[in-house]
Amino acid sequence: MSSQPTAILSVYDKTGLLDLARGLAAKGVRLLGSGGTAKMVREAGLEIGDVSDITKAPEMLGGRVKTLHPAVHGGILAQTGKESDRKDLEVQGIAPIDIVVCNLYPFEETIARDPAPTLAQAVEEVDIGGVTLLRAAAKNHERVWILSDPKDYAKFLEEYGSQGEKAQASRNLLALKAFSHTAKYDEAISDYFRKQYASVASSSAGVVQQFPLRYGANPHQKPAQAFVTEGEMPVKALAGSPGYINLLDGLNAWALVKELAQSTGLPAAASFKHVSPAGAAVAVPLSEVEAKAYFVDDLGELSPLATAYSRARGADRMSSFGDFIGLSHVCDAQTARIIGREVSDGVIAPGYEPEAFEILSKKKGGKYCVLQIDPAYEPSLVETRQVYGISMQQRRNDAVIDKSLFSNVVSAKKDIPESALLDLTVATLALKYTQSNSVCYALHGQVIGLGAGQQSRIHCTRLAGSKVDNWWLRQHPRTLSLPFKKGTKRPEKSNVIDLFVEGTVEGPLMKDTQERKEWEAYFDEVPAGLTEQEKLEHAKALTGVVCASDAFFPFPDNVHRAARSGTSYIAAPGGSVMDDACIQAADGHGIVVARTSLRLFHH
Ligand code: 93A
Repeated sequence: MSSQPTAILSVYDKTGLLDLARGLAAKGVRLLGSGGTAKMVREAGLEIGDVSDITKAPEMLGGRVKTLHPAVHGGILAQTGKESDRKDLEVQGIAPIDIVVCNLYPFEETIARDPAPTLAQAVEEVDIGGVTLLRAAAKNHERVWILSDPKDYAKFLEEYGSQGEKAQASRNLLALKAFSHTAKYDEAISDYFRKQYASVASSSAGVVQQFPLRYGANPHQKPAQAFVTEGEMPVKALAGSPGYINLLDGLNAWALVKELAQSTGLPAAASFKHVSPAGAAVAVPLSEVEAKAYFVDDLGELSPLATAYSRARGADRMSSFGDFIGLSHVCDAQTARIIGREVSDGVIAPGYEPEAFEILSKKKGGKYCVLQIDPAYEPSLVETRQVYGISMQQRRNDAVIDKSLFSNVVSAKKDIPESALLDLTVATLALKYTQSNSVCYALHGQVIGLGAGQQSRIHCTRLAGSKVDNWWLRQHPRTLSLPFKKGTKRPEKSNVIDLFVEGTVEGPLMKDTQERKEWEAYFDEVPAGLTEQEKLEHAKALTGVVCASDAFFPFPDNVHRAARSGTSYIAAPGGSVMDDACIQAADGHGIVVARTSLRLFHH
């Protein structure tokens, strides 16, 4: 058997090939090439054999079989330090191969062509022998050099011939590169065939793993898609077609309502905007005042799911305008009717009663996005995302949040009633699916104020607190009896009420302004604004509110602010140097504090 080192060269991209071949020849390496590769090297006046010299078989099937042969793969894969491998090679008359130079058919470039290639043309670009060369050589990198990138040729020529750790370290990295090269290649191939065979539009066998998204975060970010690589896509668009943010909202909303229902045993609903809940709630029956403030007092008794959505939508009607809705249970007709008369972008639920689907599928001229999710679907424990070309992985946030999370009470006052435990669960679970930093207030099984995406904790606490105050003033008797002109639309009412409770159009500076006049035009008789005294009196009546935070309170100012919006219970992880000061502040207000020891940042 020849002891001359041997290299197999089989490259589609022939950049740097001749310099490499020259360098190898100068180092006494025997060169063998597949058809086109050997031809180019030979035409440059260098000596190179054909792969068929060792396989004793010609390239066949129009090039589909060039290097697939035991003489090639036996030579690459043999562990020459092993007696049995050496024997096998000897019996078969196979020489070890020391260097493999290979890059693959341009599958990605081919499918990106305009006009698109036919399926048969794409299939021809699926490289088999090259991938096998790459994998075999990479597998045996303890001995074999695998060059899959022309950029590595020069460095390789400098190093080749030296022994020991440095050379092994180089072979290790080259093997890693080859494995990554085939992985990326297979990803492109599977992506292509997923679109051909398992897309919503193309699936003939009924297996769907992919659907196109209207666009990405913005209309110019095209194309966009959603896909799974295993099993079936657990989400189906029954009507409309989701965009990227719709799906972000929908999946987060679903995760939240599923966990809310699991932890509380009650049907749950969430109203998402920009990947944070504007509201979320479980089915705690509505008071008459709440039903009026949430614009559902005309409907009589509500189903549990309709109750949950009315609460979720009622928390912050301004923010919920154009929401994406999550429902924990099959959507009934009444819930669909409530959704039907609100401005909303879409809904995700485990199913829809026929009448409910009928209502929803007609919304927005048939464009309303109705998603169905398999309630048994469990996402994998590891989640990966890419930002600016860099992949990041983490364990999914699978922390279970239920009332047991609030058992470590660290304040002087200790008692947390069941109703507050329910509210703490709702608030804390909402935070789990809210862009951080976040602080959430809850009452009666619903979010009543949520501050999301603020860089400072106190700004979250204030923002959420101001939403609580707004929510509470919307239940003031004078707000509930505002004399709207007949025919005022629901979103208009929400806006007008917001200006009323915030006092935005009051005061001498607003007199005779266009904004004030536009506001006044909504009424038969223009109402007097709420006085500071009226607001103060009303605020005093709000108690029993819970306030949860996705991370510790760094200063007691948060506690003082929460107290001003009726907070009686706080749940937050500890860890601040000011923990004791925060507890003291809470004790001063008679607030119960549960330390959760669970940080819940979400991005
Ligand atoms: O069609 S293949 O999958 N069958 C093979 O046996 C095979 N061996 C190498 N394609 C095969 N290759 C590929 O041929 C290499 O990956 C490389 O991209 C290309 C080089 O062909 P040529 O040397 O004829 O230009």
